Amino acid sequence: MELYAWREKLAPYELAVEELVIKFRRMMSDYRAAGRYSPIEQVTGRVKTIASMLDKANRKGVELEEIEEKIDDIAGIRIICQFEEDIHSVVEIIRQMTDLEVVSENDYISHPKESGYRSYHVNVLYHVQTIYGHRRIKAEIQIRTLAMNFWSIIEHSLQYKYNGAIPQEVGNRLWASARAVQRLDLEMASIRGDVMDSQSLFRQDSGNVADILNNLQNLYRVADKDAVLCIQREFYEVYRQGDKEELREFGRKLDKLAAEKGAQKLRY
Ligand code: 0O2
Repeated sequence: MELYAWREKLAPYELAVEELVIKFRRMMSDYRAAGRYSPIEQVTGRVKTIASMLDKANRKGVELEEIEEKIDDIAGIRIICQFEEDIHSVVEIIRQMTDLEVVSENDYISHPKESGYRSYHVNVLYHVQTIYGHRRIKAEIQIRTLAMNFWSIIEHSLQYKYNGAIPQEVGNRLWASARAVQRLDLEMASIRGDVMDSQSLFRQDSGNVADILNNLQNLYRVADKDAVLCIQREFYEVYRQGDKEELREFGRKLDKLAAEKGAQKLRY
């Protein structure tokens, strides 16, 4: 890699990261908009800093001109899931994507690293279109649970603090906490069904409140204003009482009324 031109060299990697982040975030919001559980909880991405790239090249004995060829995570995407089971769904989604090629996979969940690190890595070639033409960009997608991510961030900071030579005593503690994280993920897996049910109810209830507010706004444009203000007071009373079933019933009645008045089709 020509160091004097590193900004230009990294431009297509930035494009790949931006596009991939948008795509995965879009999947997350599409699942939610469809009222379905999203196996993706958070998505972040970054292009490796030039300092971190030089550091890694040095560590791995990679020559400057070999950096792009031999370092797979210049473009990095991190997908965080709530549950370990979701990781496999996300890996399957990636395998099915037609705008990238899966080159290799590293399963550090079934086979954790010596440090205790657990995560699933998928190395891909992602196609981008630049003003200089088509490029296939290497990217590493790391998929892990919230708990694995927490551990990994702490361990990464300690690696930095101790310059990669974590003292034995600290390493032992990290290893023990990695085991605790594994137990936590197992424990969470056993209550996954309950957690998903309650999240689904929460989504339905917030959707119900949003629908009620939409209906009120639309009715205000077509119906008698005093009558709408009266409905609004009634809604707030039901809302304050906190009975979710009564709120759902209120929503259904308001839906009917809005349909009768032709208020549901109104758009701003
Ligand atoms: P950064 O700063 O996160 O980008 P390696 O030779 O093991 O260093 P390789 O061969 O590129 O790396 O592949 P691997 O093992 O899949 O690791 C790539 C990335 O996974 C690392 O990038 C880290 O982000 C993460 N990772 C791997 N092992 C560990 C670990 O033990 N602890 C933590 N916290 N993260 C790990 P970088 O460039 O090392 O770091």
